Amino acid sequence: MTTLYGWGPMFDCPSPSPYVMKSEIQLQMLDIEFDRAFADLDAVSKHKAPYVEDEGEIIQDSNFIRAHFERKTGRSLNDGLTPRQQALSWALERMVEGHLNAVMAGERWLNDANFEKGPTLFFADVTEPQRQAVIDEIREGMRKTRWESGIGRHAHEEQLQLAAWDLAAIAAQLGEQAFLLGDEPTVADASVSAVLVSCATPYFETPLVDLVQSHSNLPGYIRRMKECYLPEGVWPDLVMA
Ligand SMILES: N[C@@H](CCC(=O)N[C@@H](CS)C(=O)NCC(=O)O)C(=O)O
Repeated sequence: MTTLYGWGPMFDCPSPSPYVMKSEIQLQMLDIEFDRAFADLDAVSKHKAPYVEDEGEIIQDSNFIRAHFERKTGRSLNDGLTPRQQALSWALERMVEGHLNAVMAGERWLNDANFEKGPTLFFADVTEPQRQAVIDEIREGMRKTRWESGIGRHAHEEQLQLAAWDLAAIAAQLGEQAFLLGDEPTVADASVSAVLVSCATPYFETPLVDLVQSHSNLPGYIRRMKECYLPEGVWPDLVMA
């Protein structure tokens, strides 16, 4: 039995986490049958989602989840791709999980209005009066991490510029094609579409939404990937305290 642990639909997105969406897509690309369950970050050593339980074994991190099932099935998500396509796929994945994801997360977690209608829900289980202190500590920790990694040293406008450059690169690679490498979805589509879906949700007030929309080929691409791999109603309903 295989279970993907993460979070289902929130914020008008199939998941609040692009990494959970990426694993969800990649497991389907590898024809793995799996259940979905809510992540308990305290239950795993890396304290992050996604993680998978596969026949009693816990695998953490979307990259290692992919590798585990590639080993197990004897298939690779690189099958059928030329070495240059494989390199491009990896580079696109690393790109979206760099600046673009970091900017998207900052828009949700560090913009007060967005935080209040979005990520604050993750703290619904924390009882008052500790709740606000926990939230403040986590947001402060995030600011510190972002400063140390460098992204937090850029002005908001500069961060958006970095995101815009990533989006332009994705739109140029996609061009008139249905998917990043042609008519069929491939491994790069898993990670790229997951981050794009996250940037494009109108649930949050962020210039990222318009930046995505400014590329005429991206909305249709997002729609196609959602239709193929991110159906509604597959996650258990989220019950908040
Ligand atoms: N490199 C990891 C990143 C996973 C990740 O950052 N997950 C976030 C959700 S998008 C998380 O679990 N954050 C909880 C935390 O940092 O406490 C992967 O590819 O799976």
